[in-house]
Amino acid sequence: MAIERTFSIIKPDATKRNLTGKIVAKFEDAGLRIVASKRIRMSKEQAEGFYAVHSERPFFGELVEFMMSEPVVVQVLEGENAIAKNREVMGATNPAEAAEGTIRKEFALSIGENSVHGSDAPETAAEEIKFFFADEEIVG
Ligand code: DAT
Ligand code: MG
Repeated sequence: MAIERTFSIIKPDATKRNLTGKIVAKFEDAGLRIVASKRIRMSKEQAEGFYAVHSERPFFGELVEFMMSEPVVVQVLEGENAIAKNREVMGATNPAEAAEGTIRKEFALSIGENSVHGSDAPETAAEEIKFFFADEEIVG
């Protein structure tokens, strides 16, 4: 399996509760390396653009407001099979369905306030990394 890069967001519910370090530790313990990281406050344009694929969903407005409500930490994670590995460490979207030991099982508050985002495929990973990072901000 090749070395991949994936995109991650530590979401407002997690930064607000001071869980950034505990979540980063989960990534590192799974063998994912943090090759880019910055704490930002998302603009409305960024939140709407990033989640444009969900713009027709009933929860879209709520999702955009949530992503703007507190700072987030955007990161690029690198490692063997990083996209799937990150999704595994994150757990299911709905924390009630997330496996033991996953980030969402341990930390998520609800299906909306679910602590982390992670890319779901190589194409979305590449797009999402570009959405937030310039090439020179990623140091492998
Ligand atoms: P994931 O974040 O696991 O990739 P997704 O892409 O289906 O999940 O949805 C993106 C985000 O939208 C998700 O992390 C939280 C929010 N969301 C999804 N389904 C929801 C729902 N039924 N109610 C409220 N928010 C929801
Ligand atoms: Mg998704």
